[in-house]
Amino acid sequence: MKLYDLPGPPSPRRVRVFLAEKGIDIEIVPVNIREGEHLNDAYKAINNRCTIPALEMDDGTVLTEGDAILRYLEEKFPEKPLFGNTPEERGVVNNWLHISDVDGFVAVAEAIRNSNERFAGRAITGPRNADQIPALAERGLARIGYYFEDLDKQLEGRSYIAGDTYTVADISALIVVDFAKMVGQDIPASCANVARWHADVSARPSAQA
Ligand SMILES: N[C@@H](CCC(=O)N[C@@H](CS)C(=O)NCC(=O)O)C(=O)O
Repeated sequence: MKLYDLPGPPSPRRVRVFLAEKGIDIEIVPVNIREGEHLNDAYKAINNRCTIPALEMDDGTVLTEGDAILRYLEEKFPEKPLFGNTPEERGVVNNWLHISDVDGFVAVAEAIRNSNERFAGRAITGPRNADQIPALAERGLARIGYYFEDLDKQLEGRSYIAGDTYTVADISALIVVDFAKMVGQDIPASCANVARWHADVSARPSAQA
């Protein structure tokens, strides 16, 4: 098994934190997206979606989506479950994985990729180029605010997103909250639950991954 990866960007970091929580050590193959290595023919032959992370199974099959990679790793390494311990916890975990991906991650990605000159002509990931749409950046910033509000409500009276247990839903939300800093969006002063939770999950050694 091999993980195509780079320390720093949020999507690969989510897998790295997950691996660190599980204590799993797998082969890492660096792909320097900052230097455009993900758009080279050699990497396209591995992952034609030109993104990281990508996970190559022992039979050569490649998973290109972080969500699928995490679920595959959970099944391969079931010790220390991170998708919840009961049907109820798993329900909440899956619910919040979706919210953090669609309302959180996509909102930050829209904000950064449609405003930062580094992404001029590359407003969406993948093999096809796309122009920036400044209005999407503006809407992305507003959506980040809504995400913080919703996360704060979910964390009211709970240690972690799904209750008393730290899960992959916390990992995904941590990644979104830290990613939002790249567009100048810190945890709003009104979101005390998020601030308390963020300090807690950031103190785990896995957060350094
Ligand atoms: N759907 C993928 C998205 C992965 C993704 O967006 N990765 C970014 C790094 S965070 C990337 O590879 N960017 C390449 C680019 O900017 O062209 C996932 O969930 O893992």
